[in-house]
Amino acid sequence: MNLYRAALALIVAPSLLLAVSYAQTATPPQPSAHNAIVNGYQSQWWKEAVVYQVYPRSFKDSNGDGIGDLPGITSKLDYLQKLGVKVIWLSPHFDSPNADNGYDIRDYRKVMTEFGTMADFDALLAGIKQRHMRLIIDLVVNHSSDEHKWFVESRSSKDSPYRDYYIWRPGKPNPASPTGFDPPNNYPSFFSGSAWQYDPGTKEYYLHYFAVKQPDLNWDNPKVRAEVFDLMKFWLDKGVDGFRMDVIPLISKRAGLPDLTPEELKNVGKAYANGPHMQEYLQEMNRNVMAKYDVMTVGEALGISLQQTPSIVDDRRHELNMIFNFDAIRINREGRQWKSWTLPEFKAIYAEHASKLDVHSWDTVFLSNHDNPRLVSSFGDDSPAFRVASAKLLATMLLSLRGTPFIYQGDELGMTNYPFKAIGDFDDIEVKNAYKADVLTGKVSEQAYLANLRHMSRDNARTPMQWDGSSNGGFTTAPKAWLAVNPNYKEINAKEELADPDSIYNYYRRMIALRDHTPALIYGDYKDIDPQNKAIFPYTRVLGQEKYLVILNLSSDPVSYSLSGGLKARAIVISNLPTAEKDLSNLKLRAWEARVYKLE
Ligand code: TEU
Ligand code: CA
Repeated sequence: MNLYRAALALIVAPSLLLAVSYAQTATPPQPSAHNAIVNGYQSQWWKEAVVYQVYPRSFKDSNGDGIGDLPGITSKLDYLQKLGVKVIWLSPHFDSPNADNGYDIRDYRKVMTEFGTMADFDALLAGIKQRHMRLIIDLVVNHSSDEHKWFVESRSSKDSPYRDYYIWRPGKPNPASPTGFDPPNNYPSFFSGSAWQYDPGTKEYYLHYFAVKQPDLNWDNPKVRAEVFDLMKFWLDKGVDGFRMDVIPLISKRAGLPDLTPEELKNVGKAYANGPHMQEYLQEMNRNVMAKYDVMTVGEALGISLQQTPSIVDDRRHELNMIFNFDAIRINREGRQWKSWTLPEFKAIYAEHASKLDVHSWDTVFLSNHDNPRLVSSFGDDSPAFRVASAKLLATMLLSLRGTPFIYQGDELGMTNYPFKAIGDFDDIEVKNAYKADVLTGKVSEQAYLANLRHMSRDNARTPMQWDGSSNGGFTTAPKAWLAVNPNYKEINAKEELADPDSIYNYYRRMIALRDHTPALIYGDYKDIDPQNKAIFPYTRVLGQEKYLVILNLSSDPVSYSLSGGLKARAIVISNLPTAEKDLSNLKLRAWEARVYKLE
């Protein structure tokens, strides 16, 4: 039993005992002594876990109304446990009028009616704990719904005690404009149009970086911060294990809210992020909440650069455990426009991460979520010839790069983008608003707009899970799902995948198990050994004497490849295509072939 196993046993045994012993109460913070230092890293459960994101509206419908719900997720926990994931990230399940599918919360302590009851939530949490998994939920507190009682109060009068819970400003007088005013400044919304909405009731504007029904909370108001800390503790006291924090770098606004410069308007996310008090508020949150629980936090860091990342995740700063950087997942877009990219550009991002994030700054690994198109369609090849091989290659990459991996629901089945035909096929507010702003105003042709959406739209990721070949892919017994199921569900579905030992699902299972049992793939040093190669992505993960080589052919063509550097393969530990080749100086890599070698 090697050192690490001994260390692990020392760590796991007590927490397993703990897991078994406690039902649904908060987990006190584990004394850091417990957490062995491995290759300079403080070992943590949230560094070793693989996370699975569930988008509840599209996961599983249990009551035949065509909308996914919490009992539907509970009914599929064995499927997730079998996959080997240890943490479930649940996208928003809170009471919401769904202007932005739950990312507009009306009541932070109530379950969305369509998703079920608090008892359903408690049953889901219990089911997850019984299977030795953990649950993190979505914290959406940069903004709330405009139907939240705080905002209803806030807009009722300028003297309301809740007025300062949001960001109100008088407009600039302009007799020519319908309201008689222009917005306070030139801030744009991420969902098209101005980020300011005029409210005739009090003749002032309120700020909304996203939709009109998503007014931004005023974090400079200590009452607002206290409200947020309290609602976080409400869920942690129920036994929830942490948070994914929605657009958290945007919470601190610039003093005086000056206009953005033309340069800043080119990257609004960057301009809105990292405001003057962001760090201070995250440290305050950590002191008041996270420090009191054994939790995992991951920030969705729109507008934060890799250089800025350590200032949020360095474990000596006591802010967040990790963040989502959007550099890799957005390599294929300029703004909302789809663009091509090269493998050297892509590989350079991970080399940067390796050089900029040291043993105190843990990373995340993800290439899909509910805001981006499907993984195999964007980064693989979803044609019948290569969908399976490329989906398995992407699994190999996501689960062997350095950082906590995040799998988005359906990627373990190789689900693809949807063949959208018309604007009516879309549900997403971002699509509908931009259609009005860009197509109906003639800036963009409908055809070009739809063509781009087929590549880029968030709705590609939001089509219902494909569980089997029955109607609506077994997602619902209702005649119609809230969003159409991808017509390829007869070929691509969980039932087929579970039955086929060589399926994408079972390949994810094996790759997750390999990562669980190979400390080098978690804490090992990362090194790209052929950064300029246009088709092959070879990198090593080394932890002491434990050395692994991952070699990926990210092209639809076979490649004869000779690895320089005199590395010697001891064994193949996993590959997505059968092979026995061990001479690293003479490799015949088929299209989308992926191999992991244990090195001498
Ligand atoms: O997303 C923020 C974000 O990055 C996206 O809005 C992105 O800019 C855009 O969709 C690109 O297409 C978070 C949530 O993940 C998203 O679902 C919400 O719509 C948004 O915040 C507002 O809460
Ligand atoms: Ca339902």
